[in-house]
Amino acid sequence: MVQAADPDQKYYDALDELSVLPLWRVEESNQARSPATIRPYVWRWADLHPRLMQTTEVVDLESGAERRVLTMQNPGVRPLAGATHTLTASLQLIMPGEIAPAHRHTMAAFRFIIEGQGGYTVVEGEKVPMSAGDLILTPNWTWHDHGNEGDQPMIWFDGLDVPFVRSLKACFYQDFPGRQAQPVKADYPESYERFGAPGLLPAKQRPSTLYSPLNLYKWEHAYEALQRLQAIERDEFDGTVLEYVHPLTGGHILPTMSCYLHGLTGGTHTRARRTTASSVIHVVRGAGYTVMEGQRFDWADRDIIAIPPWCWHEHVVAPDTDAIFFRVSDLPVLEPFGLVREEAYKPNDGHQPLDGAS
Ligand code: GTQ
Repeated sequence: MVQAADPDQKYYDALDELSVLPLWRVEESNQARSPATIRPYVWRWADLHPRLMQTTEVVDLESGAERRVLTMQNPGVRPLAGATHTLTASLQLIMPGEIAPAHRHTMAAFRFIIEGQGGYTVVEGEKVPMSAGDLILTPNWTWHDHGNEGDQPMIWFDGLDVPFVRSLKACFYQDFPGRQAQPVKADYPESYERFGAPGLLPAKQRPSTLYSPLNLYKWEHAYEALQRLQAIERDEFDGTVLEYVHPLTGGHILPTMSCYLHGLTGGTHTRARRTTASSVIHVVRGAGYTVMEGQRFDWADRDIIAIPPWCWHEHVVAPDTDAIFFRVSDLPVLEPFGLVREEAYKPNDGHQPLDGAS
C-alpha cells in the first residue's frame, strides 16, 4: 500500500538539503536521553589468556605490530573499540627480549601489572620497573616504550581514554623517530624517588601538570594501605575503597580517568547503585558475581567487568575468598560539567531481583 504523502514532506526535504533537522521529529534515542547502548559485560581471563599467548604466533614486534594488545570491545560500541563509551581496556603481552617501540599520543594511558618480572616502561626517559600489582602512568603526550629483560612473559591491563578523546576529535599520535626505544635518562623510577613517599613531598620541586607527576604506584603501598583501611572502614556500596591520587593536589591521577583499589571481604554483598560515570574493573583476585540490570555476571581472578553508565550494579563476593578490584572510572570527565549523578537502589534492601545468569 502506498502511504499518503506527508503534506509537509517538501518542507522536510528542504531542511534535509540544508543539513538541518526539525528537532520535534528527532528520535528520542538520537537525543541520547539514556546512554543505554553500552552493555554490562564480563570478559573472562580463562578465555582471554590463551588468545593473548597466541598473539606470539600471529604478530611479532620487530616487523609487525607495535604493541601486542587485545582490546575489549563492548557489543554496544561496535565497530569501534571501547570497553565502555569512554574507556578502553586491554591486555598487553611482551615476551622476553622484546621491545615495544616508543610513541606518544594525546590519549592518556595507565598499566596495571598482572604477571611477569623484568618488564619496564620508559616514560619520558624514566625507566619504570614493573611488578605485579603496580600501577604505571603514561599520561597525555608522554613518550613511552616497553621492554622485557626477564625470562617470563610480561602481561598487564591497559586502560586508556581513547573513546572519549576520539569523541572530541582530539586524537594525535607520533612515533618516536626510528621505530625504537627512546634514550633512557634515568635508569631508576625517578618520579617515585621524588613523589613516592606518603605525606612527604620535595619542598622545592612542585610541577604543575594536570596529571600526576608520579609515574609508579607500587603494589606494596597500595595493598598495605588497603589492609589498614579495611581494618577500620567499610562502605555499603564499594566495600573499602582507595583512590590513587595526584600527590600534589589530592585529586584524580589523570584528568580523564580516576583509578581505585577496592577490598571486599568474603561474603560481602554490596548495595546496588547506578551512576553516570562508567567503570571497568580488573579483578585482581577473588571470586563472585556482579548483578547488573538484574542479570548475574560471574567473575573470578583477572576477569574484566564493564559497568556502563546509569546501570544498576551490586557485587557479591564468594564466602570463602576476599576480593580485590582495581577499577578505572571516567568520573573526571563528568565532574567539571556537573554531569555526575548517582542513585541508590531503594527496594528490597538495595538488592536487585535477579532475571537470570549471563
Ligand atoms: O602500550 O602504548 O593498549 O599505545 C593501546 C595503545 C597500549 C601502549 C594500548 C597503546 C598502548
